[in-house]
Amino acid sequence: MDNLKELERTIYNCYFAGEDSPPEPIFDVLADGIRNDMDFLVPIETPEELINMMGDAGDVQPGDTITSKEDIDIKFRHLVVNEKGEYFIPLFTSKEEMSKGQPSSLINQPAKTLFEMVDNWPKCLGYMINPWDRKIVINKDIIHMILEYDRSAFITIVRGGVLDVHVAAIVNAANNTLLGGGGVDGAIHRAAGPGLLAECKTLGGCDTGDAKVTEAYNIDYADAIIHTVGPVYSGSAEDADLLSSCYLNSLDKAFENGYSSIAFPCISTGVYGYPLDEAAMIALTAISDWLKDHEGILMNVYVCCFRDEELEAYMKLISD
Ligand code: AR6
Repeated sequence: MDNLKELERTIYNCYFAGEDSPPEPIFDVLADGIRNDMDFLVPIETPEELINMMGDAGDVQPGDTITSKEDIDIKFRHLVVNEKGEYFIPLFTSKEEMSKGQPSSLINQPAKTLFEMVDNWPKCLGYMINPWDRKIVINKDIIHMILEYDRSAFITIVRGGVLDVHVAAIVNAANNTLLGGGGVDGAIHRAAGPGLLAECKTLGGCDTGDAKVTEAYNIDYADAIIHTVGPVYSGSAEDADLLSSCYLNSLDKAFENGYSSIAFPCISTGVYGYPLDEAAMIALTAISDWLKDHEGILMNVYVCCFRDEELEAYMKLISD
């Protein structure tokens, strides 16, 4: 799992979900990153010594990443924010993010070291991640909190479809043939392109309640699609078990494949006619149970409400 990619995804989703969006998914990924050697790209003032050492200053271009074994004094760039000279240190998740603004030389620095060092600089207010675009400011209080963070997996209810958020695994509410259809299934096949149908043809269909994984093809911000088949609502007791299995099996597949974020549609509640309130209760219970059984792992779950009624059903459930 690539922590930086996951961080970019959680930041994107936070902006997509708007001002009230919970920051926990970002904290989760940062806390996981400091335990798993995540490196940020940090812009530096190009050190004179390094340029002299290389003999020809023309070799160092703005935006170059410099690797040196020599002991040289490196100065991080500062984003000064007030007359007192207080500043944030910019950090980037990728060269692409850095190239959206002022060019600079970069070095790799472990997130853990950066977070632990911040108290050494009295005028430093914290870090600004990806300052040129969708920026996230983490001040010293947040940094202290993340260093001590007792990480727990998190469920975010989103107003939007599964194709609107950036996650490692998108869940498709498919049918037993896995050969496409209407609703979210049709939207996912359109977005992914013909490669998806070609792979689905090799899978031999899928039982109701089960889940199968494919690549994401033209959906380049996701790593995979997890296809699950919900029950056609009949009112029998078996419906609830099958719907619950869709969520549990999809989460199992995500975990087995090393995916740390997943977006669910409201399975079976469209064409398959499952009453929304009941389906929302089954979905939240299944996801929470699964997360409790997998304590300590990083899994950001997004429940996507494509229609207003879906969001209302979840909000009612949460407030009760
Ligand atoms: N984009 C994102 N989400 C959508 C879209 C869309 N374009 N359309 C619907 N949803 P449904 P089901 C949401 O009907 O009830 C297909 O034909 C919707 O708001 O897609 O499980 C399959 O091939 C709801 O949250 O799936 C099956 O035959 C969720 O997707 C059958 O429908 C599920 O609604 C499956 O029926």
